[in-house]
Amino acid sequence: MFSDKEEFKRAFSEKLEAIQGKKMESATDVDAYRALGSLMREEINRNWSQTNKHYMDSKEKQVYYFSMEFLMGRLLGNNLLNMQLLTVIKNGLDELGFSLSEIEEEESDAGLGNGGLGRLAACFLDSLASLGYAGHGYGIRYKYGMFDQRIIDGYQVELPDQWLSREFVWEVRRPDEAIEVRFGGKVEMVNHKGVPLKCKHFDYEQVRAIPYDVPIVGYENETVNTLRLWSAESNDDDTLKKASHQSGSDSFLEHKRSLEEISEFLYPDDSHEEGRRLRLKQEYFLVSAGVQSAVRNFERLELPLALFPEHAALHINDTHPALVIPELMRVLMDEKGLGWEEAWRITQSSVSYTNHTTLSEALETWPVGLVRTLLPRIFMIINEINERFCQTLWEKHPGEFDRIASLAIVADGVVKMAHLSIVGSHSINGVAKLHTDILKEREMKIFYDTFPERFNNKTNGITHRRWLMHANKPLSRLISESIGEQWMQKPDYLQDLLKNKNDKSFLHQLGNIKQQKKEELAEFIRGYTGLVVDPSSIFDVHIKRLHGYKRQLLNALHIMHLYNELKENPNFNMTPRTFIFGAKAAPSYHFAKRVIKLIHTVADVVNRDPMVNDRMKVVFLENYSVSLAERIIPATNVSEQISTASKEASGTGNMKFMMNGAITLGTMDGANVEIHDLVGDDYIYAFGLSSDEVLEFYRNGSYSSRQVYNEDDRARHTIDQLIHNSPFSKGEMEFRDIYDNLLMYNDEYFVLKDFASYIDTQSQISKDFLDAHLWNKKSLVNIARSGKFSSDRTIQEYASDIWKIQPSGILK
Ligand code: DL6
Repeated sequence: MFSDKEEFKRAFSEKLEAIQGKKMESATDVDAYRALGSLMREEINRNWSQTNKHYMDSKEKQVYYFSMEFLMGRLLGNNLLNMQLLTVIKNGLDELGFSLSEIEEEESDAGLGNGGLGRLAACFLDSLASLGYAGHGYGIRYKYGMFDQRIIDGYQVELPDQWLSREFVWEVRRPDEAIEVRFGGKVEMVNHKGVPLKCKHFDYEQVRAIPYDVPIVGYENETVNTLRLWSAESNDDDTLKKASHQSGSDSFLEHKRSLEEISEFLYPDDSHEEGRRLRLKQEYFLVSAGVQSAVRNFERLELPLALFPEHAALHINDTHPALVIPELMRVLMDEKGLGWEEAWRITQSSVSYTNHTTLSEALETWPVGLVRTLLPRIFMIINEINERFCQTLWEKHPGEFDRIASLAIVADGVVKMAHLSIVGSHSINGVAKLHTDILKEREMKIFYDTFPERFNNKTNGITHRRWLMHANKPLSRLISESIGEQWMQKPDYLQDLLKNKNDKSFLHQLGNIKQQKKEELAEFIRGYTGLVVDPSSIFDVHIKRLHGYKRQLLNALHIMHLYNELKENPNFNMTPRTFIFGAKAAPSYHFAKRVIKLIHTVADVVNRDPMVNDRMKVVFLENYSVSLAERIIPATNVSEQISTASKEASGTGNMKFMMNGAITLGTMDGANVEIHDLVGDDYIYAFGLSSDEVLEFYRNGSYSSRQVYNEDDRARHTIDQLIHNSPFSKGEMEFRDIYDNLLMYNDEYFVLKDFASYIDTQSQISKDFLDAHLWNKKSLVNIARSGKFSSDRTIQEYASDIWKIQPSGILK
């Protein structure tokens, strides 16, 4: 694009003047962000149209990744990296008196997701484009993304995330590609001589789905794929007609608003499904717009519909977009005139499904009455799918009422979205080996027994471009100096680093880079919170959504325990530590919010107490986001992955930390198991119950937290401080609810059971950290073994096993 920085500087100043009407001297960082974005888009657009043309001409199979969440973060730095423009532009801007990192701060984080599932979708898009696969995202352009978290007196307060109040320079609105989505109304079968011919849908409400396309730039190739985010707008003529039937002068505006609110808010909940009508509307809105648009793209190829599955794969990211199945059936039958069997063959061969959780509260179901009134035609189709499915089961297992009832899609007055997803897909995958085994052997056993060939594992991954090359440039440089640059294209080459396992000088350099990143983070923490932390202390980090099973409570109790040790014995030998938390709690999740309050209370006590605060500090970084994670992860020594075994489907933070040389302190859960398999016992700190033990306790009900309390002095002493007068509970009974959760309600997540083993493992970490050579070696082995967790590997597996696609020919 720019052969040198002089060329860039010229183009940049022309652009500044052309779009912002400013000369360089008076331009602000916002002006610079807009000018830079606009310049880059020109280049991106050329490759984008080329890519699309190539896909059309070659009639390449397209993957559509349907997801209610895309947690993209900022795109500027990542796009510069992928376009190989980083150095030229950074140097050019420096000479013009701008700082690239400050310009990057002008971009809002596109936080259109809650956590793991949404961030995984973003990593997948990066890998699809970087490997040259024709794969695109379909999502919703929420006006307000993941809420803005403020902490006031230790309590979480949620504010709307106004991410669009700053210009999002990457999107292109495409009203010419709009789609009509219908809700409500009545359906009638039009019969001819008693044979149902066609379905007539009338009196429905129409919403226009307007696509905003975001280019997804591949790494060092010319591929630019598309993230298509749909925004709801009212069709004003239709709305006016509807409103004229209602009384009241505001009815037009009210009606318009009620339609447009569909794309207003991201549901801030990653596990508890709230049975809300608006959420179901959002799901159908995404699905209907996406399916119609995928079918329209296919029709542009002018091929018979029977070939749809050879040219399109529709992937559903968890069950939220499961209505893809009946919606594709509807389009194929009602709009394209296909019969049931052919439509079903096409649907099933095109759709595949990923399960991301076994938490029962996250398994979506919708009341029959709601689906029937909101989506009458879709409900008819779901019913028909269910009846046909139950009929085949009956033929296979005559008389087995219980088996059939437990497999049914519509039962007990609800539509079970996981059942619909399994029955309507040709592939169902879990996201880590352990998780897939749990699905097959327990949670979905009955389906696995019915369709064993459909189940498979695809262990998650993360894009090493954002999480290592972009977030940790000094480490990337050191790696390349040692083993060359091949790892950037093929991260498996990271294992060549193992040759440095005993190289003192290399390990020393590795330690220095970690130290540099810790100093940068310490500086950031000082500006962000006012707290001064010691960059030579262990940076022990727990960043993720706040949830009972993720056990931030276990971490907080350990800090209380250490505090007690220091107070009781001032000579207690403790390696200094900085405990860093970042976590948002779902606004309606009371317990999670109480844990946030506890962490703040503990932080307050520890940080203010001069007797201990030279050896420990507790930091809570509010409003945790992708951009914050990019600062924190490279600076981390200890990566807290301490979920109750069997509960964390995979985890992806664990992979980002590993790739940046942090050592995992974890239970044998999710992908921690695979990290352990790769590095071996000496390079991970594993502790706690195994998933089999946890599941067995759940099954036989023999766990008693009261017994642990009675037998373990350390646990008893610590949790008593939640309610008795103590530094942590000034008012009587301050944390009674947390205490009750652990004792009266028998500690659902085995916090007390794992307490002793967690403390002992932490104390081993304290000792090991003092040996810098040993620690750096652990760090090196983790980096070297992390190549497997690049999402490039994951996407290659999806591509070959599920979607059956090849990289496109446009790779440079
Ligand atoms: O697969 C991505 C990610 C996993 O790494 C996490 O372990 C899992 O908790 C998360 N699930 C969700 C919410 N699930 N639903 N529905 O984010 O998925």
